[in-house]
Amino acid sequence: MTFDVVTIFPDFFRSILEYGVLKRAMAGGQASIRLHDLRHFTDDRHRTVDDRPFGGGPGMVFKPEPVFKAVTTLEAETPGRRLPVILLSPQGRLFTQAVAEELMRPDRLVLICGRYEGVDERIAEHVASDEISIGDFVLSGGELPAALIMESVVRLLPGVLGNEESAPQDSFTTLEEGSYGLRHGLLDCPHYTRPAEFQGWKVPEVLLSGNHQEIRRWRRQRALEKTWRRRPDLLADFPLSEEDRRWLDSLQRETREPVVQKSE
Ligand code: 9D3
Repeated sequence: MTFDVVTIFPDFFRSILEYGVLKRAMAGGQASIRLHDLRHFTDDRHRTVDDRPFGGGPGMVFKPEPVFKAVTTLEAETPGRRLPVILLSPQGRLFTQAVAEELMRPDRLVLICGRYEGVDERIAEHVASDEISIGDFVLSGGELPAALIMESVVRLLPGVLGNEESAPQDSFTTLEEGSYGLRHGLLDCPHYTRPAEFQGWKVPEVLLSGNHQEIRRWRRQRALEKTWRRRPDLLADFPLSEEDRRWLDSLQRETREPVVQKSE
């Protein structure tokens, strides 16, 4: 899979490509990441990529021409084919694991990293095929989002994490029973390793018991409990068993709501 990243900060990506899953995927030939400096697609002496917003207001906006030229230059490499072009922007649809699984399907992806107040809307409308945000917080540009998306897509590609034969989107279902990846829609249960006691803090007894049925039950209960407390939104789409429901009901009963003191 080839990623073409269009950015005014290509050097930003160099170090992250030298570590972990991105390095492995590039070394193993599963991924190729090409960095394109947006300024190379300008034609004025000052290599201008931005301009003041029509209608006034603070900040600067990416001009459409360099982005358009970058994308058409890349598309000219594969005549007759339009490439999937993702604009990273706070107005995009929310990135999730399901979106990562969608994005691993094409063999090429163009990622446009905006900066400043944003990118001329005609790019979103006529050049990009998709617009993605990584969450409801303010960043200064699309570079970190692009790196994050490549990281999460690349680790799904066959062979990258050793998932050589299985359909990559099945990687979670091949996990040992009792671990719950986000794919299953629950938060993960807690994990422990040696020593069994550290600073007086003990590992839950059941994990040392060797009783695998009890361990499985404990892990599922902890995953359900953490999800219920922290991410109740995830439970709405989760297929709860009868036993799950009984456990959540018991948690609900033992959780005392603090008495709210009404202030004047
Ligand atoms: C302070 C400027 N904001 C006015 C409310 C708008 C704004 C414009 C451009 C906010 C951030 C940015 C730059 N961000 C991105 O390009 C970006 C982003 C993000 O900020 N959050 C989550 N996902 C993404 S993807 C690209």
